[in-house]
Amino acid sequence: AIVTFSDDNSRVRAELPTGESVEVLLHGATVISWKDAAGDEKLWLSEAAKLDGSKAVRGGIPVVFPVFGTAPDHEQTKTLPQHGFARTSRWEFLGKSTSEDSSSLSSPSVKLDFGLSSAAAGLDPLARERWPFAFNLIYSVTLTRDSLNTGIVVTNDGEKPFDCQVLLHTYLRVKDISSVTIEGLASTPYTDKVASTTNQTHPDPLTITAETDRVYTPSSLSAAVTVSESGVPKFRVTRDNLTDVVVWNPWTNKAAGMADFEPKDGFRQMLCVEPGSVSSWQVLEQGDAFEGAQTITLV
Ligand code: TA6
Repeated sequence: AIVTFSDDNSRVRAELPTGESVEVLLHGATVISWKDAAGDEKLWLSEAAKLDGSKAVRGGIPVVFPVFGTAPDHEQTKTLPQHGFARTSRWEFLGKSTSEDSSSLSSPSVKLDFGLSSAAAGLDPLARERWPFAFNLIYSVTLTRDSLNTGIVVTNDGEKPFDCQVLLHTYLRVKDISSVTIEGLASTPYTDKVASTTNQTHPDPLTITAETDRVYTPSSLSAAVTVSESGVPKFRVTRDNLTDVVVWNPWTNKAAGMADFEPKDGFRQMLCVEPGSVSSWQVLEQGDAFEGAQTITLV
């Protein structure tokens, strides 16, 4: 794999010998591009996304930590901005590892590691001020010919226990949302943040015909979510130690209300499927670690 850095060192790009590539912005360790060997982009990135570090990236895969959304009743995180500070901090590139020896030439892979800690210079100043815990994050992005895996390891390096939530806020690119069907969430209880209801269920497939903002908690960690277009499976999303899946599409009005969401009808080309641990709090004692990952496979 070839790993290159942008001139301003704001991003890292890795390309497999077979042509697949991934690009990661050090701001937020945000994956901003994932292309297959033909150069087809698999993630959606707003044309108005800020890539200069001035705000969270609108698109790609923002990393949500230590809180999903806002938690006004949660003592430790109630003053944090929506979705926490990991996505608005500057992470360090820790290195790459590739597997291209003869045995794996047919299945090359490259792993890029990124780090963020409470002591890091790039930590969002809000975090130090409002979330005074000693922590370390390692975020790994692994590209193979037909998949992208992103995973996070959170460790508590201090004496004080802390609660945290983690979510991988993935914007999948689709041709047209009206021909998308989603399987794998049937009969899974979900919280509907648009209808303000809980414990709803529905049969497969799920279609997206209006603003959709739901937190599903599948009974099995191994339940895959499959996104199809015109009945043809495109993405299969699997989780590792992440209990929840958020499905989000802002639709017309919410897209119109986001200054960094362009084009305004871009909601027709995106679907957020966001594996996370958000329906409860992970409590990390001193020295504890929490690990969670997603694998998106091109079907
Ligand atoms: O993941 C769904 C969600 O929580 C929505 O409620 C919406 O707020 C979305 O995240 C985007 O949030 P952001 O802070 O990136 O604008």
